[in-house]
Amino acid sequence: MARPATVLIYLILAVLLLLLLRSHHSPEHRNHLHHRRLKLRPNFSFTSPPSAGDRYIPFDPLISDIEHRREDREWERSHFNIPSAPGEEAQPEWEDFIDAEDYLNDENRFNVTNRIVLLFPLIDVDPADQFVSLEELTEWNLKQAAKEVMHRTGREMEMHDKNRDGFVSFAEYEPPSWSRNDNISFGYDMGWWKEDHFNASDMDGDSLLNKIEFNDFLHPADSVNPKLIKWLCKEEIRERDKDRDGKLSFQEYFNGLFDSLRNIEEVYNHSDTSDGAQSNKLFKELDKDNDGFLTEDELIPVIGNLHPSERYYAKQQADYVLTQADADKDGRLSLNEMIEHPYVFYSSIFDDDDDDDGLDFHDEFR
Ligand SMILES: *[C@@H]1O[C@H](CO)[C@@H](O)[C@H](O)[C@H]1NC(C)=O
Ligand SMILES: *[C@@H]1O[C@H](CO)[C@@H](O)[C@H](O)[C@H]1NC(C)=O
Ligand SMILES: *[C@@H]1O[C@H](CO)[C@@H](O)[C@H](O)[C@H]1NC(C)=O
Ligand SMILES: *[C@@H]1O[C@H](CO)[C@@H](O)[C@H](O)[C@H]1NC(C)=O
Ligand SMILES: *[C@@H]1O[C@H](CO)[C@@H](O)[C@H](O)[C@H]1NC(C)=O
Ligand SMILES: [Ca+2]
Ligand SMILES: [Ca+2]
Ligand SMILES: [Ca+2]
Repeated sequence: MARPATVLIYLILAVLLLLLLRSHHSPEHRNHLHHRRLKLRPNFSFTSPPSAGDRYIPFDPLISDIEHRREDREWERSHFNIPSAPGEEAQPEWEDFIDAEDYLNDENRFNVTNRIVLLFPLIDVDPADQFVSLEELTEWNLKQAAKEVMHRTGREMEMHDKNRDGFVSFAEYEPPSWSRNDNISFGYDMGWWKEDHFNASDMDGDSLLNKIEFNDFLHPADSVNPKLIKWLCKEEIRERDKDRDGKLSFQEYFNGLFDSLRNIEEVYNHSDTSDGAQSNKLFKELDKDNDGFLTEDELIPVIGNLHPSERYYAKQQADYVLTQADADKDGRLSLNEMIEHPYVFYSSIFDDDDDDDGLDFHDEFR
């Protein structure tokens, strides 16, 4: 009798059909559900370096302002134990938090359409042609990210600037606890938190770090300070310099640096050649004086590829947003396309209760 087998086949088909239907429940459809609840980002962690998940860049400065104010209060509370001033209402943190989210989700007060209409001309600037290009969006993200980073630096600075003169001296500086605990990945091996790193960050040479210098110190890959870029190159060499002659031979370059540089096709396109030929070609390109060794100065052109900068993340996020919101696929966003896909821009504060395609997009693009 073939009956049971037939039943089984129908059963399997039914299950497959069900799975197929479920898989059509795609993000594209969900962009049009206009009733998703906007959320502020979860607590920023003061005790660990930003992880990949923290790497989203807020799109709307108004939202980051709200987040900053909330984080500042938590920061002050946890680091200075400031009792609330007399007369000032002592409000529990969570209450502020809920109020802010209620505000964001009250469509009469926070109207995403109006926000996008307001922000569009601030993004569409180069040129102002009624379209937002990938480059314009990247610049916008970069600007928001820089504000974000500087804000965190300000807080770090408050913690280290013991005599409150607005500068951090080397004596005042203590490595953050996570750099001590996590010896390898953020560690002393890299020469972080050392005096030559400090000195290289001191652009004006007064032996103190002002806020910008301190920000560079914490984020050397985003710095434009040539001394600091050189210091980064020196660290790259030190890490791989097996015979300790202060420069990289081809072998030392091949056994480490080359792998890290492999994905820089945007700069050097050797996609048509083999590994061996690629590595040889890149080495020759970098070895400007042809002495068979790479020195600090010769690594400068690729140091940005060894240390992803904010620009890298800014572009990554702009790429993602463009793939999601560019409905007519002309590679740029019109005001209408942005208004039609508001939650792509506000996805970082999505309620990701049902699943995580809002928040975790970074990882798919690593
Ligand atoms: C944020 O952190 C504070 C204390 O660190 C905690 O009381 C609060 O519940 C946290 N809020 C969220 C949303 O995780
Ligand atoms: C948001 O603003 C747009 C444009 O002004 C308006 O059409 C829409 O009704 C507003 N939405 C709400 C919920 O007020
Ligand atoms: C970190 O590593 C160095 C050697 O590389 C070692 O001397 C030191 O004790 C380590 N520190 C911690 C906190 O593990
Ligand atoms: C850093 O600079 C100070 C003074 O400017 C100097 O005394 C110190 O030796 C320098 N340290 C390093 C490691 O270069
Ligand atoms: C990259 O490729 C383009 C065309 O494919 C070529 O014109 C250009 O010279 C190449 N650049 C390098 C650095 O090889
Ligand atoms: Ca434009
Ligand atoms: Ca200085
Ligand atoms: Ca478009």
